[in-house]
Amino acid sequence: MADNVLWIISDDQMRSSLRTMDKTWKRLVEKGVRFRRGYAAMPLCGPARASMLTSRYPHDHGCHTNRTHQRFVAQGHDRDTVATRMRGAGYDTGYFGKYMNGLVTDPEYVAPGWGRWIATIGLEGQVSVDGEIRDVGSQKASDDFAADRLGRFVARHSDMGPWFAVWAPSTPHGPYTPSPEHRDDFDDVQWDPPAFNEADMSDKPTWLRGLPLKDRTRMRAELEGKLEELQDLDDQVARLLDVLWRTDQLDRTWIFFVSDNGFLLGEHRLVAKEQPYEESAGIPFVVRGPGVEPSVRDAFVSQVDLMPTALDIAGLDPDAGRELSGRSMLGPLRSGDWSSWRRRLMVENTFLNWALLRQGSTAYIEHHERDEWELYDLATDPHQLVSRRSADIAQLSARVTQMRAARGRALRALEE
Ligand SMILES: [Ca+2]
Ligand SMILES: [Ca+2]
Ligand SMILES: [Ca+2]
Repeated sequence: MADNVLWIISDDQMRSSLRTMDKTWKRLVEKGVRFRRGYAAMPLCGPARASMLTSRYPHDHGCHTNRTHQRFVAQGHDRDTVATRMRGAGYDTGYFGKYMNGLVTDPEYVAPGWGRWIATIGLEGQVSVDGEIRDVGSQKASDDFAADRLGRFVARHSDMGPWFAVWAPSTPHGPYTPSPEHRDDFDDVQWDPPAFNEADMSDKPTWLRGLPLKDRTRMRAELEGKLEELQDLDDQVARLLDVLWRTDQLDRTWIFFVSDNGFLLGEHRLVAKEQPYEESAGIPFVVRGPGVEPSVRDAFVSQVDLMPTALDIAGLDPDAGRELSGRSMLGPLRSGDWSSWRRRLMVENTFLNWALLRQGSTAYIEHHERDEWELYDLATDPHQLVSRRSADIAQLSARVTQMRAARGRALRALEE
């Protein structure tokens, strides 16, 4: 029987917070591969989700904002996604949780390719059960509902298979509503990262230099909310692993854990996502799978790699019909040899018009249309405090220009 595939997509989770999820850390991270250089395709909820489902970059799928769903469907992207392809390969498929932003105006929509569709809708606690709307009371209740239905979906497949499921809780996205069990877990958490309220902003792009200082008490409270909500997610991950174990499926299930985007809490005087800095563009990225040796990797991996990897696990050619912009991680995950993996990776924001090119320890950020750029060496300046102002950026800039216009094999060739 072919292996099962599960994607867990958290919402607005910083890389640095993964370590606070003790059960997930012990049972998923330490049993799998943790990527220190995992990135969003674009660090914003809807566009990132569109990229994961299609292995297209935002400049290719054309969904630049959180009015994502309508644009996605209007272009017919929903007819060729990871779901339609996995379904075509004989997989049972299920979506559980937050789908692309914009679904709230089209609540009865069910995306092609999903055999089970449990989509949480908006903030009022509505859930679409295969297109039929139910009111379960609150957003938290709708998240719990989706997690419960995922558990049932998984349990039902103990003697059947294979299946592909996406679990997308709206955790740890604000407003924060941790359970009574965890609401005091991080009451005393402190918040003093090196880039907090960056003192010297003269190296930053001109339109960021005048940003006011952020309120540390407010940022600290946001962190507390996120970490406490993540403890609830941690419990749910543990329960799901229990179900997989109990039903004898854990050793034939690939589990990918990522977030849609990271989150800034006052670093560089910025809040939230959408920005090119590591806290926002970087995401947690973990894979546990059959035969995979636990390790920590510096390979550059992106959300666009999820789909080709899933298709590869299913025995499909990821490029059949349409060349994907991501690459399958399956070979290197199994062999542990990442020496022929991509050497550079792009992250972009097609709404704010920036692109980030990561290669080695270099982070080159280009702000198109403003004719400004930043350049950091993350080996010596991991918190991106001092952009080099005199540097030869011609090659980096030329590469970004090419990558921003490419897709499929051509884009992958530019990563070599
Ligand atoms: Ca998000
Ligand atoms: Ca608390
Ligand atoms: Ca600085």
